[in-house]
Amino acid sequence: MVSLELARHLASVSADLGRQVGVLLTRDGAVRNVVVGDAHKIEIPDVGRLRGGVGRFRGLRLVHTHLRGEPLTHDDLTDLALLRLDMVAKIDVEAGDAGGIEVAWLAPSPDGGSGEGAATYEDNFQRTSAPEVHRLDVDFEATMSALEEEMARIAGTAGEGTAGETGRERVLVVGITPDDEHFAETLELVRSAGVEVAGTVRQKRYKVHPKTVVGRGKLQEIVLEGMRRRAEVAIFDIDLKPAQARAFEDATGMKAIDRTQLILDIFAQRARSRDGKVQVELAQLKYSLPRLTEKDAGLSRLTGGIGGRGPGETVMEVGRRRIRDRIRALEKEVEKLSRQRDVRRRRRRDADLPILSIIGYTNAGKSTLLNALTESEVEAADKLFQTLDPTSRRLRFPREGEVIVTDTVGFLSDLPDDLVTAFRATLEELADADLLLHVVDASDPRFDDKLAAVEELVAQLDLGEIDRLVVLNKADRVPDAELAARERRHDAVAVSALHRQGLGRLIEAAETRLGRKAELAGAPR
Ligand SMILES: Nc1nc2c(ncn2[C@@H]2O[C@H](COP(=O)(O)OP(=O)(O)OP(=O)(O)O)[C@@H](O)[C@H]2O)c(=O)[nH]1
Ligand SMILES: [Mg+2]
Repeated sequence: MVSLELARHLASVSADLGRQVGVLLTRDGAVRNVVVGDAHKIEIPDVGRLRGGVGRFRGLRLVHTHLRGEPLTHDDLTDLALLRLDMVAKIDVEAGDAGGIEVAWLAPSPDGGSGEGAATYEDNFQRTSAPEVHRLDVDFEATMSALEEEMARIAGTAGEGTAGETGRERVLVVGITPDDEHFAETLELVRSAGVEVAGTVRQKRYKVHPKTVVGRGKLQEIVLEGMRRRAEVAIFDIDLKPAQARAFEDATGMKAIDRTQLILDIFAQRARSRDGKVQVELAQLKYSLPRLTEKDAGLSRLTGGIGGRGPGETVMEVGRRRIRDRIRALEKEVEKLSRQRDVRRRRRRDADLPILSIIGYTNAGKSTLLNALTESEVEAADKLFQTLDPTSRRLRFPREGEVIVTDTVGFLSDLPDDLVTAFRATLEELADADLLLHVVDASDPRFDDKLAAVEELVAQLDLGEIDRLVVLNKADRVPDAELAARERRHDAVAVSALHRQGLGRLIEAAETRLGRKAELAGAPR
């Protein structure tokens, strides 16, 4: 850990100065830094961000003096954790010479591997001490290699495997809001983004630290969890200010991804049409621009991995100015595409076919319903935001004749404004609908919330005037009595899109609504 000679030297200098004195030693025992504190504490200089080495130790240990024989402090242990130091040791200064020694290092699995985290703060660490430096019974090298092996083993058994095995990024999901449902949905989003949840950290109270998102204690917990579970990325269930994300990254060495970035990442993976790709890339660039630091030359932060995946063939390895140019070019393209879309919309209106637009919360079964109604094969999956691009299909109604049915991007509670703006163009088409089929997953425990969230967005998008028919989907999973009650309450039709049940009744109800609309307009179709 430390030679007796060095320990005695530190103690004597420390006694002369009346201050704590410390050294940062590399693995091979070389002095990397010398630090002088005051009588009670020592502040470690900026030892640089640990990039790409997350889950590993820094390869530096701190050996410093304590003037009053006090044990390792909370601050000492926090430094150990946040800076990922190999170990931290204090040497007592007794009559100008080295006295007792105490050493602490990280406990590989404070909970005995149950994955529940440390029961108490102290459980995160192992400590040992000796009345004299040369009597300390710690084999530094052996302890470190055992520790590193144990950490790798835990990381290997946590989740579905290591990144090396699955090739997927491992992330820590950080819940800032105490809302369980919100957190569960965040986990669903993370799953839909195709990354692996290596662990989770939650706060009990909703409190956002103005500077680093979470306070120092939580920061430490996140770093420890990240190390144990080999996660290099923290995904938050809220949006972060650019400066907060940066401060968090500087303090932890982990990459911070917020809720909007997470959703954009999913969108980037799903976009198929030119329209969708352009809108997503534009939103991503606009969102990341204020989040880039001067240090991010080459934009390493933007390239690769979650939050850094673009929808198109675009090169993200470009400078800030190039990003601005790219934003302008994309904005022009959005305009051009929107004109083309207008032409298409006009043509569709001229064809004078009634338009039924399927809307609803993400994963409600909108695409499955479109497929069931029109015998098509739009991709449907148990993932959030599977569909991004609107798709239209024709369908023959018994009385009304041909109608157009369109499927759209799903809605989400608290959809960030930036995303609503990004998709305003696509969603504008909804204004042409003669009837909105609002699909709700009837088996969802959050049924009422989701119904309300969609209604709220409908109002926000100025679609409130359009007639809506609520479709209670996934009826196969709900008891009949409950369905009947809900059908009455919401003037709705229950169906099972997957099992193609209730579709006749749905078509009938939709036709009636359309007929009513035509009557009101005074012109029978
Ligand atoms: N049990 C049951 N599952 C259904 C039903 N309809 C759809 N699903 C399932 O629900 C999941 C989501 O279906 P999608 O059609 O992709 O949902 P969506 O609303 O288009 O979702 P996004 O495009 O992601 O917003 C899929 O796994 C479907 O198989 C149904 O009637 N019953
Ligand atoms: Mg869909």
